[in-house]
Amino acid sequence: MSASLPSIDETVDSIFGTVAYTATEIRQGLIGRRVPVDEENPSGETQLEADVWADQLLRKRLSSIDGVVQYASEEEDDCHDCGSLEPGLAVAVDPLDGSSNLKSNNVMGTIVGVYDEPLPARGDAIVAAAYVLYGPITTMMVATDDGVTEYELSGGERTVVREDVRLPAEPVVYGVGGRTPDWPADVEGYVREIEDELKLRYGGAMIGDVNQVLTYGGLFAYPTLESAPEGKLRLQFEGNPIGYIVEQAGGRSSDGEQSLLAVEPTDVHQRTPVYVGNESYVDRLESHLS
Ligand code: AFP
Repeated sequence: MSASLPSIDETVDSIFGTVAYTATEIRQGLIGRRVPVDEENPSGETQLEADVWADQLLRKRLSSIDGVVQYASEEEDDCHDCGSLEPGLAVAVDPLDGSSNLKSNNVMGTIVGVYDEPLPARGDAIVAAAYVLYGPITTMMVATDDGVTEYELSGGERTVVREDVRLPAEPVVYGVGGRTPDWPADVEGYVREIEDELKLRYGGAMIGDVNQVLTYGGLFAYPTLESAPEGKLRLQFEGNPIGYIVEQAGGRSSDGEQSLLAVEPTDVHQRTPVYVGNESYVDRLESHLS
């Protein structure tokens, strides 16, 4: 009898169940892995032992799931073909987002985008996405076309704490990456406008800052910079999954002109400006940049 391909929902649930119990192990394994290794990731950023170790753990486990046919990571140059059961799903992983926060013991995360097309793919090929937040409590935000659910993770188990997560209607916080002198004038003009309306919350790990926006409402941006017109964040591993999650929670995402999920992919490690949050704030941002 030929092996039958599991359904997309079954594969997605296997992926997120694997990420949930692996996240518990990642959190415990951060101790003793805070030092840099003599390597850089494909984006030219120095890697920590924890980056490499978390990536190896996730690749081994996610690649062995029936229905997963491709694994790509922010920490590795190439995609890994890992499935024999076509068509299957592709996973794009940022194993340890915000790893520079490890030295200062601040929050970090793990991001997973699940695509039903080979990578690099447009964000509208995402069928599900999730992030783990290593905060005072380890939580996991999971988005599918049915909506967004928040879990607490403990002992490898997932417990639902919030269903149908939606951005609050009254935004409260904002965070914008990069340095002020490096912002183009239109970005600075927008920030000067919203800083009179919202409270600054920027912690240096996208997941921590995005989770604040999903909890309190507002805007997170890692904008285009004078020194880096494409910004810093990666489309496949950060922009698309987070854009999908925020849009499923009733918000908007943008690269400054369009939804992040509509950005044409050119390379698995391509960067993009990232703006996500309440629709009104993202709409205003696009007006400022146009
Ligand atoms: P690291 O993983 O190198 O810490 O970068 C984290 C990140 O990719 C994203 O999580 C943050 O939003 C952004 O970079 C912070 O960048 P800055 O250090 O330039 O503020």
